[in-house]
Amino acid sequence: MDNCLFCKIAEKKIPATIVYEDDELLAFKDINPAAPVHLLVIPKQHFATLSACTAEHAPLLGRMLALAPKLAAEFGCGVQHAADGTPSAGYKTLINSGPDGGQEVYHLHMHIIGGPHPWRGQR
Ligand code: DGP
Repeated sequence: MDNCLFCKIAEKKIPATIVYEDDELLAFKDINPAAPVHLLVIPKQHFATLSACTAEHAPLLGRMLALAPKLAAEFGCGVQHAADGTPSAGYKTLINSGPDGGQEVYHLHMHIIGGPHPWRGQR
């Protein structure tokens, strides 16, 4: 897709700190991190928003989501459970969609945001 920032990152035409890549997905560090860990997971295929996806894209979306716990663990914010089951650490997964959803870059992406941050304890 011409003039799409994240397509250009996927095509390595714009630099980014890439932390994961396979045939369909790319993950890289957010340029403006909101927390100690802030990664973006994108499909290499261009979708402007989540709303451009349909049920046929469920496997791709599932793979995006399944990457979150793997990368969170690698970056030290995976959920840990004590022997009594008490959880610690953790991260948010977030997909902003459209202007009212706070989306700024119109190539589908999932944020993985981890580490201590102000919204801890909030929804
Ligand atoms: P959103 O508001 O959901 O569309 O989030 C877009 C995110 O993309 C935002 O957190 C900042 C990040 N971002 C914007 N431009 C660049 C860039 O050129 N490189 C990287 N790595 N991240 C970017």
